[in-house]
Amino acid sequence: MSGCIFCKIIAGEIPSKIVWQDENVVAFRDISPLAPTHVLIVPRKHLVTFSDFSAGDGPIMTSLAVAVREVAKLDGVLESGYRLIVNNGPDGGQEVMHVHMHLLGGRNIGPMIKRSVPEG
Ligand code: DGP
Repeated sequence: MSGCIFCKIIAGEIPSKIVWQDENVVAFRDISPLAPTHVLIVPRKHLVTFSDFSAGDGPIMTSLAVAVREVAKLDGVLESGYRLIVNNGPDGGQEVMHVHMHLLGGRNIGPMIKRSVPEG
């Protein structure tokens, strides 16, 4: 989609450090990493949030799962562990409106969310 920064990265119009790719998914290093391993796993198809996946997107979901394992293996965090994060919409803190998964590892990533967030 024109104007989408991740579509431009996928098309090679903006440089990035690609770590893994297949016909459905591209994985590249986050521009401002929050951990020694911080890789974004992004479907080539322009979808905005996780809710936009549909039944026909099974092959993309499979590629996302394979990408997670392969990126974790390449960065040596398969055994030590890692966290996957998908931010969706305003309350989810999504900044780039092309669905993507953050893979974070290489150190203890800490608590899942801050306790200061009001519950309920
Ligand atoms: P999110 O908040 O989930 O939408 O995170 C978007 C991430 O995208 C954020 O961690 C920074 C990263 N990012 C934004 N622009 C670029 C870029 O041009 N190149 C790369 N490699 N990462 C980017």
